[in-house]
Amino acid sequence: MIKPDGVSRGLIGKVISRIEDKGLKIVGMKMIKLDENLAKKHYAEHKDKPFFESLISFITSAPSVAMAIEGKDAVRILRSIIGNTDPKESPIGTIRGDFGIDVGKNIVHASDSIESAKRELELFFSEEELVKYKRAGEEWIYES
Ligand code: IDP
Ligand code: MG
Repeated sequence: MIKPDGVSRGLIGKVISRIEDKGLKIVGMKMIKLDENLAKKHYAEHKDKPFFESLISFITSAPSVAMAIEGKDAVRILRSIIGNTDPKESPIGTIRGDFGIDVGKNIVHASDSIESAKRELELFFSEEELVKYKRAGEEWIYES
């Protein structure tokens, strides 16, 4: 997901390019301004953290772009494309390392496990909103 800072800074295209350039496939996408209810469900694991209220207020402050992304090892690869939670500690070459400075404005979200990906996808997409198609050149990305 491209968070409100990424959308508001005009970084949608750059973020999506990195995902596409890697060879991953976008199978669902929508611009959505999270309401408080959805934001609290999405970040439920952090409800007792000191930054929770500011996180909810930030994530509901402007639109985000939610994406469902498919590919071999997609969860692990996306986490490496986005980088560390704190952009200051994130290597150059990662989205957060290249575009961010403060942890509360780190541009993107990505699920950290298959389980959280399933849970989060269900929060943002219905079955009908996810599509199946073949990307051109997949035979030049995957060995088989
Ligand atoms: P992640 O986004 O890399 O998975 P999490 O630990 O799941 O990181 O935290 C969720 C989000 O909460 C972070 O992306 C960041 O925006 C925010 N956050 C995490 N730790 C802090 C903090 O110490 N201060 C302010 N915001 C934080
Ligand atoms: Mg997380």
